[in-house]
Amino acid sequence: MKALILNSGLGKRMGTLTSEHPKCMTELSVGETIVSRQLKQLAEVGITDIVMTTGPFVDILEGYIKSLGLDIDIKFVNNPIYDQTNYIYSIYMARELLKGDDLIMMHGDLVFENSVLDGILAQQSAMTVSSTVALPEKDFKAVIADGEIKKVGIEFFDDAMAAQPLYRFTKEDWEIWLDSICKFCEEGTTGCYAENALNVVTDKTHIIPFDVKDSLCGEVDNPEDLEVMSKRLEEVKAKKVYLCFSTDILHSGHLAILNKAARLGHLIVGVMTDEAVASYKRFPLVPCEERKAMFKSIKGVWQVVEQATLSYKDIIEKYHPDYIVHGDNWQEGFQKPIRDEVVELLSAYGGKLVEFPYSSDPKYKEVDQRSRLELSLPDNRRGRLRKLIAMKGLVTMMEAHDGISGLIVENTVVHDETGASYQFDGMWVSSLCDSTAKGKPDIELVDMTSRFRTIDDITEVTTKPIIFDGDTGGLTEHFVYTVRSLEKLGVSAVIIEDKKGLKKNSLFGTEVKQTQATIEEMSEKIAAGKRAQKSADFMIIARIESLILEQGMEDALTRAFAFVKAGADGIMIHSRRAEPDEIIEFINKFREQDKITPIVIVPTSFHSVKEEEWKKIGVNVVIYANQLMRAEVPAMQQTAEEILINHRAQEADEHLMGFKQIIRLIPDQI
Ligand code: SPV
Ligand code: MG
Repeated sequence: MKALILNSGLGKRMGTLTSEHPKCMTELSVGETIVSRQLKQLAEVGITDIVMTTGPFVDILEGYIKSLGLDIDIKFVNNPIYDQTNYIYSIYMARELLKGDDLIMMHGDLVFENSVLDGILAQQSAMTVSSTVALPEKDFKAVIADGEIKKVGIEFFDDAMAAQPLYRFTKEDWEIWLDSICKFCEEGTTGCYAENALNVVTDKTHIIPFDVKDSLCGEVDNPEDLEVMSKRLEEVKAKKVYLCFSTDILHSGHLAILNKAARLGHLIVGVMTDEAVASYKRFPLVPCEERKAMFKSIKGVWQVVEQATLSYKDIIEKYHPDYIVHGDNWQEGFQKPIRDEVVELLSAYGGKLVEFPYSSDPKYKEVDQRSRLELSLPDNRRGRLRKLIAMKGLVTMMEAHDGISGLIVENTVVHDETGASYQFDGMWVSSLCDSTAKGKPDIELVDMTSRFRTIDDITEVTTKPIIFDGDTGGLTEHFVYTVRSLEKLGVSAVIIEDKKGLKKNSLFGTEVKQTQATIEEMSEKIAAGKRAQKSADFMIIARIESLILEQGMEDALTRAFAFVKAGADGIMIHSRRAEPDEIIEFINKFREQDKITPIVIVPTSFHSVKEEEWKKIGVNVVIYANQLMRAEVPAMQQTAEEILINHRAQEADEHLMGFKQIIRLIPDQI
């Protein structure tokens, strides 16, 4: 796109201000003239091919523009008879330089804010008008019919809007007008406005009115205008612009949007907290504090603040930004309610939402894939459970027993009506479900090698932290090896229960014979495991079976404190009652004495309590221990029965995932 700036006028109404240089060199603020501002604005949006018509003080103007040192390609066309002709003739003189491209055209005394330029550039052919400015007596007005501009001039009042000489044209529309300008001049009509030549060809053009409302866009005709403009410009520059980021890797797309946003005023960058990022995307590779520092160092960023929720409500109430900038990708999908809320909150005080086209460049997807790879590496994955507990207070883990259930835990994200997002924080590799998946009973029959294979299958396709159900931990001499192996695999924690001998699933309770280990035996195993551990972040969590085995609350609490003393990094308390009372009593009593050791629960039978309630009383990890397996088994059984009874698959197919979907479920590349 080219730009045409018309500077051949005399600027007589400026008085002494134009006695030594052309009007466009008048200062708006210290060091900023009308023309330097226009040229910088154009260069910032990438328009560097500029034609400028000149009249008086041509040498002074050319010298001044050169001295600005801007990276632009500017061609000057002097109209030597500027005092006898209007700018229609200057355009005619420049005609050969103005062909073959889209064009942005402006008068050399026009001052406008960046959002006006961005807005008009996003149109096809358009002229700036304002629906909030009263019709001027002597200045341009545009007559509008059927949504298009039909006439521009100072003499039209009916069906007209106040108009400013800032145009953007497609090559086609511009060349229609330019032809008409040439015709006028060749017939000797050089004293009228160029718009007179437009008005006779608007049946062929499609120029829409671009309503800038009360944004700054006006000419400087006299010293009074100059004072008003300078003042308004100061206000424009002090506008607050808010742009939120959740990214931890900056790429050129982010920098482009930062630059665009910074042009609208003082740019406040909101950095989403780790928790907010993890709620809808993935765990951030770079913590919030470092991401804040990264944005602080970027040119054009005025202030960096934290955004703790996906909703912008708190930010809008605190900072009252004049603009909120966002990609246009939130007009649909789960972010729509968040956008709707932003629009409503901004409209209450006249703030504006500016949306830039969202870039879905495949290279940005690659960046995300690289981040996922990083997150999946054992050393990065292992410590994340501790980080999540510290960050969120309460984390939720869902059972996974193979690659596909791992993927479901990894990728399932839901959104509520406010746009808030929820996903599981990690995976529980349950002994019950791992054994069941292999068609074996949950009695420590599936050996460690086989259980590690399950972990491998899951870690290969996921990134989230894993808690491993270590059953009794086996012999202490074996357990120390298990700890090392789990650390190497990138597992975050192992939970071992204080039982010995033939282990049966806890949910059998006292129906079957199960023997509890003594406090000493269990403490020794925990301590040996902690000594064997190589990494700092791995956790050994002690599971207490006293309530399951009806040994009473006191026994459970005594064991809990003893196991913490022995080095346990967390306590899992289990119950098989439908009511949560005994678990709640345990937690309250434990928390009276120990406020920090993480508490883990497995609410399989006592499933009525919501996560927020658990969080309030001091639980840190909620494990959904078997629900995916319990969903899978009956679905498979029903399908098998349906096919057998019908002697075909048609009936079963109705409630199955389509085979076209299943073959595409897992992408070729992760
Ligand atoms: C498991 O999931 O294997 C557990 C929890 O150990 S429970 O089945 O409740 O004992
Ligand atoms: Mg188990």
